[in-house]
Amino acid sequence: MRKKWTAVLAALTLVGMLAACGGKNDNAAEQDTAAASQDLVIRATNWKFDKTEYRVPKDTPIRYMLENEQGAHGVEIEKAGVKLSNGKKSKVATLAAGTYTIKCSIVCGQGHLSMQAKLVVE
Ligand SMILES: [Cu+2]
Repeated sequence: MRKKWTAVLAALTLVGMLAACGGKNDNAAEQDTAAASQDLVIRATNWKFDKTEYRVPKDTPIRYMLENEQGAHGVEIEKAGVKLSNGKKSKVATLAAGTYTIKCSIVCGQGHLSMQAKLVVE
């Protein structure tokens, strides 16, 4: 009996992992519901973000959001603790002044390494 349950659990885990990787499964995406005073939407296509530089005010809660308009990309804002993907589409963070690097966090193909942008917090 125990073996059977283990198999069922393994199957469910696998289904969950597949759902997390599925690009179009927006309904299952995790959203950060914390209060924010401003949204910043980062749109990704193959293989760039919609801006080379984004600007937000310092010491202010900002809701960072990822919209994949083409392909499946992720966003990592280095040293800011912000990681976004199709499975986690928004994150509220309050950052100190500075310049941060935004990069794609998913190995997405030939242009992956060029997917970088700047976040200026001022
Ligand atoms: Cu990538």
